[in-house]
Parts: sequence; C-alpha cells; structure tokens
Amino acid sequence: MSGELPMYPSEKPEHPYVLDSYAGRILNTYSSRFCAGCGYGIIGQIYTRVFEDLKLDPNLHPLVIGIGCYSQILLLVHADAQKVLALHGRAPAVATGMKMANPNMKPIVFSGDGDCLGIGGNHFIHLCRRNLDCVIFIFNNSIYGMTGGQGAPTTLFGAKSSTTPYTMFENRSDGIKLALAAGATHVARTTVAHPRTFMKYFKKALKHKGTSVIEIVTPCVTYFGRKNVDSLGAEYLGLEGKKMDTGGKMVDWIKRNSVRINQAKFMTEEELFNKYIIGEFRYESDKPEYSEEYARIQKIAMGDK
Ligand SMILES: Cc1ncc(C[n+]2csc(CCOP(=O)(O)OP(=O)(O)O)c2C)c(N)n1
Ligand code: SF4
Repeated sequence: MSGELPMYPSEKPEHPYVLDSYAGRILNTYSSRFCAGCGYGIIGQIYTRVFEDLKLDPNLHPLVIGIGCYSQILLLVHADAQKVLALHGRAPAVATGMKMANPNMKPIVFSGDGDCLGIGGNHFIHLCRRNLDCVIFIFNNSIYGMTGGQGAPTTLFGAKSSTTPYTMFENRSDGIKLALAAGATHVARTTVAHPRTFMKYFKKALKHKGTSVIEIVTPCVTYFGRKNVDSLGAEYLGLEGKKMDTGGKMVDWIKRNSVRINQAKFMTEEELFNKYIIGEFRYESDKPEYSEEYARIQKIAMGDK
C-alpha cells in the first residue's frame, strides 16, 4: 500500500517502526477523519503497535466500540481485527455477551468519557463489578465531541462547552474512582502525552485476568481546547495565560494538568482540584473472574449430566 498516494513532509512518520507497521502503511495512504490535533490518531497508532508487538490473534481480541468521534479508530486498526460498533454506552454489554459465548476471547472495549460515564454509566459499573475478563479504555477528552462539544460528566469545573458557555458548575465524575468503587481489578490512568506508559498499561492489561480499566486523557482541540482560551473560567483550568487552540498546546496543558499518583499522595484536595491523577491505582490478580465463576456454577447446576 505504501507510496500509492503523495506524502507531505510533515506527515512522514518519525519512527522507523512506523513505516513497517500496518499503522505506518495506512498513515501513508489514509486521510484522517479526525480534526487536526485530535488525540485519537495517537490512540489508534498505539493500539495497532501493541497488537502487532504481541502478535495478538484478532479473533480472540475483538474490538467493541461505543459511539463517539473515537469510533472512527476502527478505520485505522488492523484490517483483520474483529470490530463491532455497539450502541452508544452499550459496548460493555456487547463485550459481556461475546465473552460468555466464547470464554477464550478477551474483548477490548473503546469508550468515550460521555459514552462510558454518561449514557453507559450503568453498564460500566456492572462490568467492573463482575470482573469480566476484558480491557476497557475510557477516552477522556472532557467533552461530547461528536455531537458538537456539549458538557460531559467529565467536563472540568469552570470549563466552557457548547452547553456551558458561562462555564461548567457541576462536579465532575471521575472514571477511576467509579471503577475502583465498582470493583474493577486493574485500574490505571495515563494520557496521550505519555505513549510509553499507555503501551505498558495496555500490555499489562492484556495479561490480566479480569476487568482492566484504562483511562486515557486526550485532547479535543475543536470543542474543548478552542473554547477554553485564557478568559472566563481559565483560572480553574490552570491555563496560566496560555491558549489551547492547537494539538501541541493541548498536549502541553494535559501534561501540566496531570499529577503522578505518588506525588498526589502529598497534595491537598485543593491542590488536586481539576487535576488528572495519573498512574496505576489497583492491580489485583487473585479475584474471581466472571466467565470462570459462571462455568463453575454451571458445572454444579448440571451435576453429572
Ligand atoms: C442512544 C443515543 N443517544 C445519543 C446519541 C448521540 N451521541 C452520539 S456520540 C455522543 C457523545 C459521544 O461523546 P464521547 O463518548 O465523550 O465521545 P467523543 O465524541 O468525545 O469522542 C452522543 C450523545 C446516540 N448516538 N445514541
Ligand atoms: S471534535 Fe474533538 S474529539 Fe472529535 S475529532 Fe475533532 S478534536 Fe477529535
């Protein structure tokens, strides 16, 4: 596929690995459906790299995708990958069905912050509670991107959005705290500004037996970054006189607004207000997994039959 379409100098992949990979080849020919500066291209790349690094069998790792801008990642990932586009917020339910039908599978769920913590919040809680063997990514861009930048459950206090033009006044929902409370056994948060950590967590999650929740903080330049310039509400976002109207500036802001978990232990609630705490929050490898427990109960129920 390489070389079929002209490649502009700024589009040349910088890493030799990229050229050899499926993602690298597709980058040479694919015109992105995402806005310039969106983080979803980075996420699609990393996902594909991990898939190739570990030589994962696509049939055993179906990708179940919710509804949002990130759904377009399905065009970026490997052609052989099994992909199911679920209803908005219902990807956990579809993944559960797949896993129960074929317990050898380990589904990978893509979900936006709106998809997972808004309309799909209920499904997310029960996925975590059951400890179903799967990986669920929450792509947190602090906004409902696809439908025009409405405020989401994750929109930071003081941030502007299409539905909060005078700034968000609600408390935000924290996907990590929710996952921990609901009982997920592997819980971590990182950002697109930390790609190596992203790959590390993903690889660890693929080895884990149980529900792995990985939140990735990612920029929506169009609806979050551009609206949140250095004006109304800026003091709540730590903009320090800087704008966020390009991908680079947004990634810089995400880095500045992230606090490592070890550092966070020594900070007050006030200091952590509106920050993203990043790191691994839980790893428990000895908890019962849903499909195995189901098989155990089924055996008891069937007796000698
Ligand atoms: C049942 C239902 N309700 C509402 C919608 C409209 N809708 C589509 S995507 C979306 C928001 C997605 O936001 P998020 O999950 O944060 O993803 P992003 O677009 O930001 O990547 C909404 C409300 C829908 N598709 N289906
Ligand atoms: S609207 Fe936001 S999330 Fe959607 S593609 Fe554009 S930058 Fe990305």
